[in-house]
Amino acid sequence: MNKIALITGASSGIGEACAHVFAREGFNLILTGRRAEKLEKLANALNIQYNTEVAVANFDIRNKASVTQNLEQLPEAWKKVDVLINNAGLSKGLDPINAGDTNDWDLMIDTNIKGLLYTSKIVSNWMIANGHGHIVNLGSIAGKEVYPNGNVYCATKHAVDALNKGMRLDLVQHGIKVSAINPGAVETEFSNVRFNGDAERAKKVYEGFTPLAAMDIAETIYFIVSRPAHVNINDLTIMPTAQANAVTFVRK
Ligand code: NDP
Ligand code: 8X3
Repeated sequence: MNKIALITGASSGIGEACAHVFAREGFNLILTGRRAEKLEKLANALNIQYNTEVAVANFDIRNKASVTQNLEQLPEAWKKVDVLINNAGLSKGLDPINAGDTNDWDLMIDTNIKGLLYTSKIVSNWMIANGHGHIVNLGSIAGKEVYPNGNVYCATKHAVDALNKGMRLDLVQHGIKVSAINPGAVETEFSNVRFNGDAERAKKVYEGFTPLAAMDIAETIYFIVSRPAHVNINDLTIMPTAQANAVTFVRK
């Protein structure tokens, strides 16, 4: 019987790349996100390429009732989740605290912290019932450092860092591994979302150096998950070679 990975935010970027890697490695997948069409297309492609069985659960992770309903209505066989990748997340805006848009703050806090919590509560209970599991949390260099105008996004990723430690403390007794991966700059839809679709501004973020690709992160997550049973990688920070910390880049 194939293992099962549940990937939140699988409709683009790192989540989509994880879907490809985990399908290639023989997992069946539960893919979540708001864009149903993208998820269905991905599910079909993985089914054709790898014979992967895929369950698509289409919901907004900010909506507690929707998260609960969509996950709990999955057939019992799909609740034998081996790996949860808490990936769905975003940044909105890059403004000093006095000028920030409070709607952007709500969006980031509700998605990056509360959505991750709603999902983790449900899936960790399934893992406890199954007697094993591995949760991988998408943190960020923004959860290790704070950079100018990053205020609330950095706060949400510092919260993910704290939750990564807290979950590990609470779940170790159940044989559940908890790991975080904290990337620097990865070229995905991330900056486009941060800058409200301003593609020119988004492109500038990655100019003059080679950023990480979503696949770099997906392969590293698979490395974390495929360690022997007695090994857990608690926390891993991964950067483009040209990036030394949150704000220091060598651009040519
Ligand atoms: P993308 O914008 O490419 O992907 C984000 C994913 O999150 C999409 O699949 C999106 O799906 C999903 N998502 C966002 N909001 C919601 C919501 N309300 N409900 C459900 N799903 C949602 O960005 P990345 O792949 O780069 O980001 C993935 C994770 O990696 C995030 O947590 C991000 O903070 C983190 N990260 C990214 C870095 C980068 O430089 N790119 C660096 C460090 C960390 P949909 O829109 O269909 O709902
Ligand atoms: C994404 C990386 O540096 O834009 O989490 O915060 S950064």
